[in-house]
Amino acid sequence: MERSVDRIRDPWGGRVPHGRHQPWPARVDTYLTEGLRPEQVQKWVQAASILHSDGDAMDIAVVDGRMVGVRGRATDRVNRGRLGPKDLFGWQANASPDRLTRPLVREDGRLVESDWETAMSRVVSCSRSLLDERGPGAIGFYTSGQLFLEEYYTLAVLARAGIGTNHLDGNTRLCTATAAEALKETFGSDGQPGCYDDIDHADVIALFGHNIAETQPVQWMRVLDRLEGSDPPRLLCVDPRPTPVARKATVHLAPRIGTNVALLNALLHVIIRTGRVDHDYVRRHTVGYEELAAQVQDCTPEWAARICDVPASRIVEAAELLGGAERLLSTVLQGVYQSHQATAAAVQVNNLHLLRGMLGRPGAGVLQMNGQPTAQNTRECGADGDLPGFRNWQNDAHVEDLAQIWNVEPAVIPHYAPPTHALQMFRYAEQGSIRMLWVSGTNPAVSLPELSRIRTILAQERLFLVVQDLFLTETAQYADVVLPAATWGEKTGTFTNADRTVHLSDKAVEPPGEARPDLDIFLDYARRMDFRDQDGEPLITWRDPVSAFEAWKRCSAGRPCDYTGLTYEMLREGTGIQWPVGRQAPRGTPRLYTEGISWAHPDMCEAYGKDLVTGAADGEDDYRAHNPEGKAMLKPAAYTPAHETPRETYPFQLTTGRTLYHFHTRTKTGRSPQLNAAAPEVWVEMSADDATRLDLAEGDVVEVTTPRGALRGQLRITGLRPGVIFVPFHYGYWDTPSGTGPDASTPGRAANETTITDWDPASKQPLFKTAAAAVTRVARGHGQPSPAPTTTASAPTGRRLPATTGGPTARVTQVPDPAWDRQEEHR
Ligand SMILES: Nc1nc2c(c(=O)[nH]1)N[C@H]1C(S)=C(S)[C@@H](COP(=O)(O)OP(=O)(O)OC[C@H]3O[C@@H](n4cnc5c(=O)[nH]c(N)nc54)[C@H](O)[C@@H]3O)O[C@H]1N2
Ligand SMILES: Nc1nc2c(c(=O)[nH]1)N[C@H]1C(S)=C(S)[C@@H](COP(=O)(O)OP(=O)(O)OC[C@H]3O[C@@H](n4cnc5c(=O)[nH]c(N)nc54)[C@H](O)[C@@H]3O)O[C@H]1N2
Ligand SMILES: [Mo]
Repeated sequence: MERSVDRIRDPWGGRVPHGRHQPWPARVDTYLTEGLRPEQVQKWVQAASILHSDGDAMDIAVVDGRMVGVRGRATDRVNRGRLGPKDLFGWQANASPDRLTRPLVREDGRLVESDWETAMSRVVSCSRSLLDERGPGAIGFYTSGQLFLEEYYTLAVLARAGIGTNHLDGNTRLCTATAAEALKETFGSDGQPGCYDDIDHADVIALFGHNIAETQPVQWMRVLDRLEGSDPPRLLCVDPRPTPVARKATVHLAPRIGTNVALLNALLHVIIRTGRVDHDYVRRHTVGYEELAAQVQDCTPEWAARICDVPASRIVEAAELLGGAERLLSTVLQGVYQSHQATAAAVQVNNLHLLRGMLGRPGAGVLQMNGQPTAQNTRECGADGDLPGFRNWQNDAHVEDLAQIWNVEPAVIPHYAPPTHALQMFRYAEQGSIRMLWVSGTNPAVSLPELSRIRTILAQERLFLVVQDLFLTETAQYADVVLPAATWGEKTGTFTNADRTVHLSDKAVEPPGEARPDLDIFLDYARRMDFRDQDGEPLITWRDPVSAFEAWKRCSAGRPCDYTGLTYEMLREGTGIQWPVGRQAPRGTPRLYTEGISWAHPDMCEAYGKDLVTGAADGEDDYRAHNPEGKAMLKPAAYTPAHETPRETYPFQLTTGRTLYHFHTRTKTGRSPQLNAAAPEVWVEMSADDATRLDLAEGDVVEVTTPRGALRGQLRITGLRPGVIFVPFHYGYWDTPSGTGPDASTPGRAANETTITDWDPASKQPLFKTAAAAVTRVARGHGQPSPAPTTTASAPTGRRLPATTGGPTARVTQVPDPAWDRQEEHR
């Protein structure tokens, strides 16, 4: 293996072959700037990556109080020393010269620099007067999947018991709301059943709408290493784009967008018809088999082939792969979650695993993935539309339990209706019932659907907008008060990845200027608001990350996400630890549901379930009648067509998503030179067939139009499904000349100019993956290719184009496990 690789050109680095049922050998990736050598580093500070949901464990290199690089931690269970391109290069944004260093307040229509006293007094006085005049429902909080556990818990307590508002949600609504909902629907509670180690043991790995190679690149390295080891797994990839996963798949299905339920129903149909059901498992651990079998009875591969537009024989091949698997691992992400039947489809993947008894054993697991690094914590702490500790808002005993922990009257905690979901909060702001919106760690002016509408909502005079961020983002430009936050590397706290692994991330350097950790900002607000419990004592008694963590542990006790056995000290011992961690499991829990289903009992469950088609919530009585013993629930769903389908004026299906090199609205990756250079501008992907038909060529500037708006970008011709176009959603406006967004004369470049305000009925996750669009040429490209990377799903077909490379500043050292290395030399 080469010791030094360009990790822009070669994003996954070198292979260490990985045999089935063997521990994954380590490979330590290190990147240091300025030609530094490791011995020049003054200290290494422990952290984990905050640019995706894997939680890659790493150490931050520090010289003279500055970050100078990162190194993967070989001892950690998640990544065994490996880092992805964003892990390696993204941290440089912390030191960007345009970080916010002082609070800003709006004076005569303009944002001006201010001080913390002025800024916080404005926030507090607005909160007080709204509480007096309009009550708690006038205040909303829209937070993130990128803060720390201690911060979310504090926010949840101050919003739910301090203010008493039901309007608290995260951008996790756009991200993992469907993961949570699908787990609740099937298992009665949130909590990832599977585990990344399952990759080491599976013989079949199925990825549904999940481009793991680009979005969780380190776990893709694990898959790649297994593909080169003994007894490699076979892959099923369901994705309309030719992703790196599709290229390695034994079976690749590229269905028509928005048809996941039809495809999954056909797969279940074949599995039942060919006798692949583990009836003993189904009898012992599930309810609902008859209904599911009846639902899929007529869903033949031929039927699905017409809807999905893939060959029936290919569907049968896929079903044989799944049905014949000895240990099946499935993962599900945005190709499923951001569509109109999101929960219905995600639940069918759970059904597949229940039917086949593929749970709770090494290699047999389902990963209803998270996307953001700390989304799991937003959910478990109740900073999204759930109560803390996966408590059930419809269960009075759960609300009472929470009230006791907080020492407040149960009536103080809003539970008269489901917690408000993010898109509903924006609707309330539009209508004027929410008058103050506090946005922390998210950039809705780029990431929400139908941006022209979002800009109008944020710009309203009557809405008092607080934005807490690192930069003057597209969203912050609309704020009345901007609070400068410290971030990863500048503050201490814990967070939990997609397989329940909790990591501690320590402060390595001082934040710039007067920027403060989000925890300190929330605590300061709580103190100024003087929130009290029912004995007149301060509602929030903690002062720092450790004491906040201790408070959270009390709240998590006895719940599925039990943290009671964890301490910061344990998290400094070399590896992250998977919850639940308590008396029963002092070193954590690799897999849930190893001995049946544990949390679905009517007295325990987080939710009583919903109708997957209408989203109507079931009541306690329905739930008790259907599932008295608390088994897993097999929930059927009928396929329904996408809400917006191509027609004459909008003939294409438009889908949006990610590229390997950027994170979301690029506030971090756009400020990292290597990452930004790899994908500097938006582009539009189209199949060669469609391009030929429309006389379009690589590099042509095209306009993509939907009923909501338009964007422009250069065309990239790829092997994606004909009839589909793809646009990455990363490109907002902060680095454009106007910096604010499109005006009437210039169309924008943000994908969300075009997306639709619509959501899955059960999870309320918006539909970023399906819209109908038109494409027209604005200008010829004259041989200049589009700026899309060549190393990823956007790889060109036909013409050979210059490869995406990083050059000398992108070279990273990779050192394999010494034991493995010796063995290789021996051969
Ligand atoms: N590089 C990078 N990594 C990231 C992030 C990032 O911004 N950049 N963000 C993180 C976050 S928050 C998230 S949520 C995850 C998201 O991770 P992913 O879900 O893997 O990423 P996406 O690109 O949004 O969508 C995945 C795939 O869905 C496919 N798709 C579209 N429509 C359909 C459909 O109808 N059916 C099926 N089966 N597939 C479809 C698309 O072609 C796309 O390849 O990534 C995380 N990791
Ligand atoms: N069209 C389309 N739209 C999408 C998606 C899609 O696939 N297609 N995906 C959706 C998904 S899955 C997601 S997760 C969202 C992501 O959407 P956003 O959350 O809006 O995207 P980010 O750019 O991650 O915004 C995070 C903000 O928090 C700031 N920040 C970072 N760290 C900290 C911190 O420690 N403290 C504070 N206070 N601020 C911090 C960053 O500077 C940035 O402005 O986008 C969604 N929107
Ligand atoms: Mo996400």
